[in-house]
Parts: sequence; C-alpha cells; structure tokens
Amino acid sequence: MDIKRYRHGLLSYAMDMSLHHIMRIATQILAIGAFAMLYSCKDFRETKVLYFAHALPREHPVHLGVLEMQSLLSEKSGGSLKLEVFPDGQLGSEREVLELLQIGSIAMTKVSAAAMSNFAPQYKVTGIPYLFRDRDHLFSVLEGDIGRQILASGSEYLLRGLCFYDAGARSFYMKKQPIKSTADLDGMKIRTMNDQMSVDMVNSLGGSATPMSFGELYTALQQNVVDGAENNIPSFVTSNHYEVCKYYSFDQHTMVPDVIIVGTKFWESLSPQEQVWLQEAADESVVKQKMYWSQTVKENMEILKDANVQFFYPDKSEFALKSKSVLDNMLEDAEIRKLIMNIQAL
Ligand code: GTR
Repeated sequence: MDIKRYRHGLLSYAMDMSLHHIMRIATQILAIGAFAMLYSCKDFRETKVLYFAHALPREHPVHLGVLEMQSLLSEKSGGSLKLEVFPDGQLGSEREVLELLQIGSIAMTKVSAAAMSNFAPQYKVTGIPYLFRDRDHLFSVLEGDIGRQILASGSEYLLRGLCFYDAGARSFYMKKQPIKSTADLDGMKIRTMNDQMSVDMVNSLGGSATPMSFGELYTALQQNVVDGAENNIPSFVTSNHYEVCKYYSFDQHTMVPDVIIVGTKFWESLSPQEQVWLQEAADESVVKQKMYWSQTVKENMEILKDANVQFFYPDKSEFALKSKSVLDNMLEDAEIRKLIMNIQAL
C-alpha cells in the first residue's frame, strides 16, 4: 500500500470531518440566530408601542381620558398596541410635540385645537369668541360632519385628528383685580396660547395679549410678567395657577376643545385593523372623558372655594359685542366663512 496516499486519505478524511463539523455548528448557529430574529420580530409585531405626549398634569380630566383610551386600545388589540403616555410637557410644548409627530418621532398627542390652528386653518373656527351657543351646540358641531371635516383637514399637514375632547369654556383669571367688564382688561397683560385667534381675542377685548406656552405660565404669573391669563377650571386648578390668581371671572369667551392627533406617518405604518382599533379607542374614550370633566369641575370648585378664590359673573353680551371683530375678520376667508355659516346654522 502506498503509505503516502493512505496518509493523505486519512488527512483529507479528518479534514472532511472537521469541515463537516464546522459546517454543522455554523448551520446550528445560523438556525438559532434566525429563530431568535424571527422570535424577536414576532415579539416586536406583537407589541407596538405608541408614544403619546401632552402638556397637561396627571390629575387633569383630559389625562384621565387619555388613560381610558390607553386601556381601550390594549383591550381591543389584545395587548398588541400599547399607548405609552408622557404628560406634563415632558416631551415639549404643544407646538414642539406636533412637530415631533410630523417627522414621525412620536406617534400621538393631545393638544388644544388652538395649537392645531397654527397648522391647519380650519381649526381656527374653534377659537372664535362666542361662536358656540352652549356645550350642546359645541358637541353637535364637533361630533358631526363639521367636526369630522376639521379633524380630517389636519392630514394635509401630516397631523390626523382622531376625536375632540371636552375642554369646557375659557375665562379670565387675574392676580391683582377681577375682570368685571371689558373695561377692566384695558392695558392688562394677559397670557394667551400661541395662536393668532387667542391673541386677536384678547386684544379685541382691550387686553394686551402675551403668548407663551402653558408650562411657562406659573412662573410668569409669579414674577408679574403677566397680570393674568384665561383658561377652563380644571386647567386653572391642576396647574396650581389659583395659588397665584385669586380672581376668576366666568365670561366664558371661548370653548376651544382639545383634540387627539396621530402623526400621519405613524398612522400609515399601522395595518387597517390596527387603525380601526385606534380610531375606536379614541372615539369611545370621549364618553368617559366628558364624565371625568364634569366630575373634576365640581371637585375643583370646592378646592377653589377653600383657597379663597373669588368668582365673578360678568355680562357676557358685552364681551361678545366687543370681540365681534374677531368673527368679522374670519368671515373674509371664503373657506372659513362657509364653515362658520354651517356652524351657526346648526
Ligand atoms: C388647556 C388645554 C391645553 C393647553 C392649555 C393652554 O385648557 O387643555 O391643551 O392648550 O389650556 O392654555 O395652553
């Protein structure tokens, strides 16, 4: 026997074996890796996390409404869609958060319709003083065709509206003296939201509008940067502004609602079924949110009485007359004019 050839044969057999071995291990590693990847993808698909940011405190009835939406969504999707909520302006002001939605960094937010009016002009109608006769009129507008049209108008700006939340009526509150008539607003620096309608509304009533974000207001009031502000009762209380401002006047100049927004980019990444779950969870949460609202207002009024806040009930018709120029200006825009006419006709 040719020893050389025999040795060579053994060597190549050994090499074949170890090659075979290596290949087998490599295949196993690949298989485990593929399984792990598949498994983690499956996991990823099973729980989609929706980052949701807003600027209000945790005790606020709007936050409670968002929590209701969170549990409805988890229930409907069998836990596959999870809303992770960041309240208190942790991720920025309303405007900043809307911009984060537009670029797809976070999925959802709750803002005032006033903040949306900076992006989608149809929202402006919600900030016209005394346009809505009462709460019933407001919700028949918001929950009907007009409301749906306004919500849809945001899509063009990558901000899809899902539903409106109750945000009551906004009224003036002051640090040093009450507003009993519009004359008391003369020369007063009043903080407003960062939108043209809010600024025009305060200026039309004789005040001097000072726009700033909600998160900056407590300090601004404390340091006399402004003389007063305007908001609904739950926001006045949960933000602790009542510790600084002891005069609240129910002039109820606007009923700007809050609105739940999903970034269009994120929305389009959802399957049709997931979109249905999300829309339903938002719509259904409104019922509870409105209940939380009325309940909180009652509780908040007690807190305000205990804190010696004084209430005033000015003649609203005088305020309505003086701020009418805001409505008149809006009527000049054909699209908004049509919307206003439809609201008034309802
Ligand atoms: C609240 C409203 C917020 C925010 C705030 C403000 O009532 O819910 O979205 O806009 O007012 O005055 O900035």
